[in-house]
Amino acid sequence: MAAPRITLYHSPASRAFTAYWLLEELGVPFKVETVDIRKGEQKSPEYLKLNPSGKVPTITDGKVVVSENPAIGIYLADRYGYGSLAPKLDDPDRGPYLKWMVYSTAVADPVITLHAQKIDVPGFGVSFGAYDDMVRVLSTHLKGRKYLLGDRFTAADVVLGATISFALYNKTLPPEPALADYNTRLTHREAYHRASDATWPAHLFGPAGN
Ligand SMILES: N[C@@H](CCC(=O)N[C@@H](CS)C(=O)NCC(=O)O)C(=O)O
Repeated sequence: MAAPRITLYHSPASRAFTAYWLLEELGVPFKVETVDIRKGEQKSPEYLKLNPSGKVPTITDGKVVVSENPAIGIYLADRYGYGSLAPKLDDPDRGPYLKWMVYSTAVADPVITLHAQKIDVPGFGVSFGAYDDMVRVLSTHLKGRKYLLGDRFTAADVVLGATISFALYNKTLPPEPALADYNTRLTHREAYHRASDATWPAHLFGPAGN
């Protein structure tokens, strides 16, 4: 059997879970290279050639190298789940899909991370805005919706959903019913379980956000 084209560079118990989960949802073969961030392996000269930011995850697909979770999500879903996990270019869902993808690390992740460190920024003059605004935007949007785009599960639910899921688990997002119900739907997915079992060894780090 030919070696998989895709390699995922991941570290246990890290944001690389997101890319792992998406690969599981897509059902494409991939191999995993561990870059242990707790041992500083993300700063090795070899890894910095792939991702100069020295962060996980990174994927390679043949000669293509992609880092940053939303970019990995958009790339993989277009290439391996176009029309299923990724709305097509002429699909009206494509715009909101891209917006939630980008929102995941342009807004949600930095806002949650700063909030966890007890740094609350004002809503005005800061590109990602205030914590309360983000909570309101997400819980208002998800109220009455199964997934970010309605009834349809897409790669945006993996990329932003993973952030929401772990923030609820870490209690850095409040258990608003719309968020908690959404998270329950995500954590019941088989691919979510396969990814958390593989990347979040409970004996080392405690249970993942499920
Ligand atoms: N913006 C990046 C964030 C990735 C990230 O924060 N990765 C963390 C692990 S959760 C990391 O590699 N940390 C190691 C370090 O900062 O040295 C993405 O969306 O992929």
